[in-house]
Amino acid sequence: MFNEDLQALVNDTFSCKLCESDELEVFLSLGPMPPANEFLEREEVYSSEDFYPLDVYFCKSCNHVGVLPRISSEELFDDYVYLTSNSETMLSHLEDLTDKVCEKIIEDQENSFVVDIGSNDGSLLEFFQDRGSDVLGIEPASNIALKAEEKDVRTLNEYFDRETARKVVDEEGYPDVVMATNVFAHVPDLDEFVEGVKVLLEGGGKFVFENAYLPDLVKNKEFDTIYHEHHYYHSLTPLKPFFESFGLKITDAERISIHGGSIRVTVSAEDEEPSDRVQELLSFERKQGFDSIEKYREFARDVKEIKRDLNELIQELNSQGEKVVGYGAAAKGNTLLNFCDIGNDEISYISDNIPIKQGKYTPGTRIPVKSPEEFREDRPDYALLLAWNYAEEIIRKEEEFLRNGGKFIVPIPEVRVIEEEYLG
Ligand code: JHZ
Repeated sequence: MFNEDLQALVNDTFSCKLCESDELEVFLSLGPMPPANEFLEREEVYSSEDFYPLDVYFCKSCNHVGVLPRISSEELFDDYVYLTSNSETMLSHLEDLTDKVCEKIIEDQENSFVVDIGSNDGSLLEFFQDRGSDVLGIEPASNIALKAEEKDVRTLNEYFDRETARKVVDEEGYPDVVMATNVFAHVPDLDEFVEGVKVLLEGGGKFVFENAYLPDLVKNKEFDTIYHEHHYYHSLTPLKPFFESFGLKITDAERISIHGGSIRVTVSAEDEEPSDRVQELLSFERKQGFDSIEKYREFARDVKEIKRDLNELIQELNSQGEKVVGYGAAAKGNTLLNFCDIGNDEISYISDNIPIKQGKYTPGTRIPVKSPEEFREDRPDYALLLAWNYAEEIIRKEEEFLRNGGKFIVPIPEVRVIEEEYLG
């Protein structure tokens, strides 16, 4: 149970970011926690770090789930380490998304204009560009925007808001489609963001966004995907009235498997009839109890069990002298490691294929990040799979590790060990 004094403080200080109600109940505290992508340079390892509470609330008024406190975007995203193009699974997902959008929304491919908000290294827009669309990315992290420009994907290096939207419309015209993949949870001021989207949609285009889906997060116990970058854990029930308050309408919604379970939502400024799938998902959320705090209290109990099981397993392996490392220095891995108190005593290093993460240290736990080549040469006994969402792809790449007796520890949805037999 969350401390009563702190709960009272939360109710006095904060309101729901979607409906502004102050009827918030905190059901899980994961902090103190450093920002999940604040990897440390070697020379910073012995400096102090910023830690913040990481509390998750349920809004009893609109059923929205979000985190406190809200850290500014500048602190989180100005210099970023996540690259969309690092995974084959993600690239093939984005290609499929492009094909679906081209088939369903874009009428004249050669004369179409696509805007991607939070365009990262331009991976999604490259697919649209290949199919003949004129494209424009909007990406706040300057180091990542540069990578997109290097691939000839035109990118505005700024945060998206009404002013940026106006500039795009004035200089380039109205887009046919506005995309946002894994961005709609990252915006502290969602009102300003949606006002900006509305400006872009005045020409009759559609807004298509993808985001982690709260019911999947809860069902699969993906507590590690909770960190300060993700202000919101979206489900359709609170989003419907939220968009309606801006005169926008959800016209389609579907569940997709990426990132442990996500939703793809289409929004329009026109008065269109929504697809049956919208009502089906709304009913599903109600029937499954996502409108009740009890669901989230149960989730909080599950999370504590994962922490206990993982600590027991790693302690046992360490005491037997087995070498345990991590695989995939994902942002979510940093929630898991910090919450479970797993540091460099328990895990020697983490293998990761993103060059800008290699040579750095994990925030809070200060575990060095090394390349997959070093991992293959080292041949540890166990690898804690922090990037469990890419389990299939990683196991395929690291078949040799399993064939040589190595084992993966998969922490989510429950702690289990994968060995050679898994390969069949
Ligand atoms: P990955 C990111 O979270 C950040 P993260 C962000 N906030 C967000 O919302 C979600 O994505 C959706 C490595 N890896 O993609 C690369 C290998 O080493 O699950 C990554 O560091 N070998 C925008 O960081 C990490 O694992 C591989 O073969 O939790 C995966 O991180 C593969 C496939 C990945 O997202």
